[in-house]
Amino acid sequence: MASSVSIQLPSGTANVNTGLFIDNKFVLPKNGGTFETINPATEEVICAVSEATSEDIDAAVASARKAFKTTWGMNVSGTERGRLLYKLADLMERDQQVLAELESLDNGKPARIARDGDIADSVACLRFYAGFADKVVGQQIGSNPPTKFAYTREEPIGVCGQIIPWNYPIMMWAWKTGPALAVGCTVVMKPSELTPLTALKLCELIVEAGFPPGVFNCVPALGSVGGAALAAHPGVDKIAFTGSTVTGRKIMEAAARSNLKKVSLELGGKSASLVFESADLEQTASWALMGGLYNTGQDCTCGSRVYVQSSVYEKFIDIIKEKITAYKLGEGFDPESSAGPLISKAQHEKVLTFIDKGIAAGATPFIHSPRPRAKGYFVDPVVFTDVKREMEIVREEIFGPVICIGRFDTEQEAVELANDTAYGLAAAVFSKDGGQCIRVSSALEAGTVWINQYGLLSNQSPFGGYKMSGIGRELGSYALAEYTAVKSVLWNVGESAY
Ligand code: TXE
Repeated sequence: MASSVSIQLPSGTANVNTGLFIDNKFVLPKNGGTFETINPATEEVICAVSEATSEDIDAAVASARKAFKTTWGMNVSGTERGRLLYKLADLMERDQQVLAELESLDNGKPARIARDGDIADSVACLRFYAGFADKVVGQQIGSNPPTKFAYTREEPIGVCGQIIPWNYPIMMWAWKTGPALAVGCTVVMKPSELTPLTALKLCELIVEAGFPPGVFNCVPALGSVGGAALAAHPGVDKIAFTGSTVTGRKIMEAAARSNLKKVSLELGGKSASLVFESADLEQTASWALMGGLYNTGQDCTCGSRVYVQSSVYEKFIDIIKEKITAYKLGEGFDPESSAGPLISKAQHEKVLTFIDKGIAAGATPFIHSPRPRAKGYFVDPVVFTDVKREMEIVREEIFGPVICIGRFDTEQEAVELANDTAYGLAAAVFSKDGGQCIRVSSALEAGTVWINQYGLLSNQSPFGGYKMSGIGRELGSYALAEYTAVKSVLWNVGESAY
């Protein structure tokens, strides 16, 4: 029996079981190891959490395999899978306040945004996939009737390892859990070691909703240990990952070296917004700031590059400088905060180093309200102007509140600048010319293109990357294909062998 901790939150005390969740029970890891999770706003330890190593991953995979073969997989109707997912969504909605506060404590983001953004979207995501659970159907294929008949079955692929990051802990949990459970897969989830608390709290809801043991398992672990063991596990049929491109490569290598498991990767980005002279500049500046600073810039679709047509460049910069004053960096439990600290000391150092490099390379920084802080991984937002395409701040994913603004003259130049990156996650076009919106959005090499808005995703629309931003699609009906294997059944109705 694993231990639980009592955590004081604004709405009361939350008890969080800090064990590994395997077979619907919280258990201690085989070697008894733990790691600490830290409040990024105060740099204080919140609690210690059990750390899974490869033996524990083996146990979780075995539990998931057993459930897949007995109580889940093709042994349960889609109607029942949907019913349980709807129940899970209802429970998440019921507990939204405590989950939001826990998320805020562990990740640093404002609790209000966690509740009304991350959790509301996650509840909707689970409901979206609950609705699909009894609608996973194949095709009937006519081949030389009446002697032959063929059809396809979309079968659950099996045991899914799911490795998620720290920037949207609950949302990434929902994006991966929803489609996997809807189609009949079982799950071994590895949350980020930086934000394990809400993933553990959600395990209680898995039990309360009534999922059979082993359908969903959760193994907090260090990436290089438990994450690597999961990616390399021969008993895992599919690995889904969100995180850095560097780690994505390792996961793909581990999959290739082990059992060639199916892989989906949602990786980094360096997304560009193109602002044409016809755009509504006031609106565009608001979207650009939201795109670059939402979640303190710790967003794979962060709008980190903004290219503005020269004729409106100066005016646009003036509006940005004025509007950025509404941005309020603060602690997650402060209802006035629009953004919190960065996640960790490492991330804090990485972002500050990039800012220094940008200044050294000759970009002009505009820093909104620099305030020395005694504690916490806070970084005030920086807007760099006069950036050049070869600068590191323009080429590398910073993952902090840093926006680079450059200029262009022609539409062709704008597209060329936007596509001049190894990444291809997202891009945006701001223009009142409909033809230009269609031309430019078609030419952009990105999995998501926004027109006259930024950053808003929908559970119904697929999401994923071109180029080095990843493989596969999450969300929408497209995500179901990531968790199914298609079987062709060819039936001889009357033809003799020859
Ligand atoms: O990511 P990692 P980190 C980017 C962003 C950020 C950088 C580093 O640029 O600054 O990555 O962040 C697990 N085998 N993004 O180091 O390592 C790890 O435990 C298997 C973009 O935190 O990719 C965690 O659960 N798993 C991004 C998850 O991978 C391993 C979100 C993500 O951590 C592993 C986060 C291994 N060898 C960071 N090593 C996005 N696309 O939104 C680590 N992990």
